[in-house]
Amino acid sequence: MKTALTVAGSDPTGGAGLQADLAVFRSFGVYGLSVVSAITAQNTMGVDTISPVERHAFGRQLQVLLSDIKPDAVKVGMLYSRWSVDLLSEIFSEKGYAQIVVDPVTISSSGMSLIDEGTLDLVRSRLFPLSRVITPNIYEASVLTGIRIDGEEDLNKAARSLKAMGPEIIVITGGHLEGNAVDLYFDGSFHFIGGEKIEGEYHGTGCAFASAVTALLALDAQPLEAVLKAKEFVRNAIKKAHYIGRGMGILDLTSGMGDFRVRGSD
Ligand code: PXL
Repeated sequence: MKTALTVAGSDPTGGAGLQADLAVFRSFGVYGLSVVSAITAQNTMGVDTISPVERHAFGRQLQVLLSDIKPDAVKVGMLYSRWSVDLLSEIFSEKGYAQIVVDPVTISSSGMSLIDEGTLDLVRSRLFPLSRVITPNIYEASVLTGIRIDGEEDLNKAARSLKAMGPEIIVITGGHLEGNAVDLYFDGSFHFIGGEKIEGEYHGTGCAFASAVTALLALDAQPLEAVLKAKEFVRNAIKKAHYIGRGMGILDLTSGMGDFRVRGSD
């Protein structure tokens, strides 16, 4: 059985973060491993509090788990503290993992900052060079590059700038061109991935997308195939969203198998 690790924050709603990542891995038939970086207190209306996991606890979770199991792919989501980035990059370099997906999380869908000051700079300088795929949204791409993104030209420029930071593949999500939702995939050449824009506010779309890409890479999908299938998975999950609380919709993360099976992965 293929395995994938998520290093992420805990979200008690299960809509984002570690719990959502595990749900996505499972729905693709990939066994989920998880290391918690921070504990958030939140509901469907927003994030209230962030309690970073203590340094020793974070380090031991990683060291003990990875001394035993070698995941087929790794996803990095919310990392609150600067030291957590240093620790992760040291461990990943030492282990030589090739299938690392970094979702450079900055703020929650409700607008709360999910990182300490300076952490994103370290994610850029220490984790991007080790990454196979990074999945910033437009806002994150703009913060990471210092480029204001207003149109297609800016988007291309930001993608080039992000690739120069070391990742093999850049996926900038959440673009809009002529009213359609467009993601940009850049591996040295540009691919625009279009799709209808679905109205409404949903929690955890970025986490679900990046963890679906991770699961598919663990299943030996090629990166472009992984991204296309992950996008379709998230689109379906949004269409079937559930309103279990008073705020944002929670995605239906149960439909990764079936049509999304990667050829030859059985
Ligand atoms: O979607 C970003 C995100 C990541 N990780 C955790 C979160 C959120 C958004 O709320 O709570 C734990």
